[in-house]
Amino acid sequence: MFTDKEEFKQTFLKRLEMMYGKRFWESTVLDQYNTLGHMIREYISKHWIQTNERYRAEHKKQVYYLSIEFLLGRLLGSNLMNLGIRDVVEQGLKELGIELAHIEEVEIDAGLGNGGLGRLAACFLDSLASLDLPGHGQGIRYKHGLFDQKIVNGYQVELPEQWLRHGNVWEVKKEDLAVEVNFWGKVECYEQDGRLTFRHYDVEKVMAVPYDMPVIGYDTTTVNTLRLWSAEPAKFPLHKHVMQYKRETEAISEFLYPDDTNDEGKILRLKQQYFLVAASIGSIVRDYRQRYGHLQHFHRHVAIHVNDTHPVLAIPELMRILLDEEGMGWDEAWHITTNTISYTNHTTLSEALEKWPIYIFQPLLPRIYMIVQEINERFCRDLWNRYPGDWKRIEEMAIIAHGLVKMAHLAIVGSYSVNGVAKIHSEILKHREMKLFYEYFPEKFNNKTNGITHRRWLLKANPELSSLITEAIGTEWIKQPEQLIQLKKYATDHAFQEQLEKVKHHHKQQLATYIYEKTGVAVDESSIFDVQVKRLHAYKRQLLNVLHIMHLYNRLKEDEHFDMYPRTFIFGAKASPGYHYAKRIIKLINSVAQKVNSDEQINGRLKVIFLENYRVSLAEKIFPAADVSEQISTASKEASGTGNMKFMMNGAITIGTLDGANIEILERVGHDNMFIFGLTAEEVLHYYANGGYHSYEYYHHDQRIHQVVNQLVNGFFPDAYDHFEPIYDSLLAHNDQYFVLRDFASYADAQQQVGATYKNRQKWLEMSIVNIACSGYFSSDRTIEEYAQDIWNIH
Ligand code: 26V
Repeated sequence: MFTDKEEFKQTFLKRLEMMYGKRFWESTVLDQYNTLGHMIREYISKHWIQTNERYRAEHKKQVYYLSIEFLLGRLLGSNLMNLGIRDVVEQGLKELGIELAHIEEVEIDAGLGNGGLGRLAACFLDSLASLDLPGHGQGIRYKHGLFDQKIVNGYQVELPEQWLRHGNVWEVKKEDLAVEVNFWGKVECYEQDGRLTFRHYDVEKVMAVPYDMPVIGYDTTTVNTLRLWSAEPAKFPLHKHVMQYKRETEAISEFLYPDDTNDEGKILRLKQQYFLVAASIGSIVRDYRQRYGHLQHFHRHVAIHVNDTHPVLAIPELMRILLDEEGMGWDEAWHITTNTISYTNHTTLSEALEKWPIYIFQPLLPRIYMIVQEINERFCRDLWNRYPGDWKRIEEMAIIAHGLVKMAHLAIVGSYSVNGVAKIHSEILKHREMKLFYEYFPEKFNNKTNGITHRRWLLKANPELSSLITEAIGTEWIKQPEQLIQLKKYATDHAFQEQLEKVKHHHKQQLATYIYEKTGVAVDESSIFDVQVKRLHAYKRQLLNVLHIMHLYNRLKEDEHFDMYPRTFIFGAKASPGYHYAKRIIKLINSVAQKVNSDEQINGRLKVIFLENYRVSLAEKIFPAADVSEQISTASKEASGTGNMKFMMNGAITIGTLDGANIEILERVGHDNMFIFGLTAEEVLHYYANGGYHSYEYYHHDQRIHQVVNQLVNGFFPDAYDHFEPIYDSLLAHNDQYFVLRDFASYADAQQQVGATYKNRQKWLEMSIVNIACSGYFSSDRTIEEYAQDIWNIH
């Protein structure tokens, strides 16, 4: 139905009438979207079934990627593209008088994630399917994804997100495959046939109901599965009041990251984590038993990957099944578990490392807690044998200590592979954060530098650039992204440069239109589009960017002849709702924008834009239009970053620190094609080890810094009164933990270089081409091939 345009049109019209009981001319864009979605589902269903049958028949080892986040974004466009039917559909619809692009715009993003970690999971699914690898995702079907952000008077306001309000054409509910999950209750221990047996009773049961979504590979018949679990009340609740039980149960899959500042919130988050794990492993094991009977060779046929520590309860849960349900002994169960589970660490920030208080953990998951205790005791005993008398080391490495369960420690002890997400991050894990564990388990540690799917982030987001690339080097790069390196020979080709400039300009015009529609601000399309889009966090230093903008503004005000290439600074960022400091930074960006954009004296040479509700679909509009990519985290803090890769692939030039994957970008493009500034990770860590640095000195000795920091509190922003005092304090009273003032001068110099270089159009375009050419390495296809080979052993 998609090979022939006429046939497509006929089927589409017929299907629309059947589904909605109306004529085409009466239909809404949403009706049309859903009709297309259903047609695609039907079209791929055969391949979905065949993929599963093939995996079964060939006894293929399967990998399950467990993640609390999947930031999928929109699916219509990428599914059409991956199926290779986009053109037929687009043409057919056009003849019916409909723009496919309009239909795509009504799809609400599946925003079941926060940022890099969740988007990485989505890119990995795309690569797994596109490489014909047997890998599936398991997550939670949150009723509300990450909040919708509105900016009101410059402040962030959060609204509940409602991605399911029109239903979800991409999912299939599988009620018959529901899994029971047990919370609370008591554990009884007794002897049966000479072995200790455990019974968990008086439990509160929750039904985990799976919704399966097809994951369609590019130009292949492989269709893998993303299984998202929804919490429903069990049939016959025992004790509680029925309504209260229903509310509490449904709350489990209601929101992504419920507020966990109080105990009630903490319980809910831990419930979510166990819910995901128990449902996923329950269904994996059930499936496995049907196929193989017993679980003795489980680890040979199944790999379970835990994305950060959120799903780490997979370790004690698998142990529970092997011990209590299969009746295995501890050693056999431990052998199977530790050869099944692998773990990725995504941050070294200590405040982000998960630790659960025992008083929350034990009552909610009593049997699981007992197993964690046993794992801990055995581990501490091994440590004692290896380091007799070294109490300090054992205390530091213990899984349970000082009333807390340390999830990262459990992850390392209970898995066979621990990886960081960029070279420098993996090195910091080995030699600093997880040093003691690296000494004990050196063989477990490895690096897998992150990647992004070039299909969504280049082929789909930037079809114009994709065509240009294909005209130059052919189509091989689409299947083998490292072939992009062939573009290097066009770096100084004037004709190619000119074409690239046209493509970039086209996207800048489109983004300018979007900006005008959303904010009412007209931006100069020939100015430099300088972009920082990512979660708002102190370590990512949006503050450094905005202080520098304030400095530029001051210069322009003081000196009419100040020579500066016109710039449009564009921001997009959500701050976590309880993170008050981050929200003040958002307000600061908006206050600066207000001031700068309305100042006629500036005459449009400087504009500042904050785009609200940054999300995957907006990102797809932004990356192709960017000239400059801001990757300015305090060195050592950004584990990898993946936005940096998306910008590079779309020809933006990075201004960045030697942090995360920026270092590996530099290794490929060289200093001529990137603007590097600031302290190195080593310098930062050295400062930390010696009590920090004296930010006051930089404030006193650098006039530029003095001026902008004072402007935070001296009435320069009349609409915000004392709102920026905590920012001022963070820089001076609290000694500037993220080295914003320390790196200011170096950043300002690098920015000046950016402006000067941009004036030389040929040089800039050459740099841009080199960046695109070198971006192939950062395809998630390369990353997934490494995981498949080195960690999962799947084929
Ligand atoms: C979470 C939190 C929550 C509490 C406040 C502080 C804080 C700081 C960081 C985080 C991040 C948690 C894990 C995470 O999302 N890491 C990101 O993973 C990406 C994919 O590997 C990677 O590119 C980013 O550098 C990394 O920050």
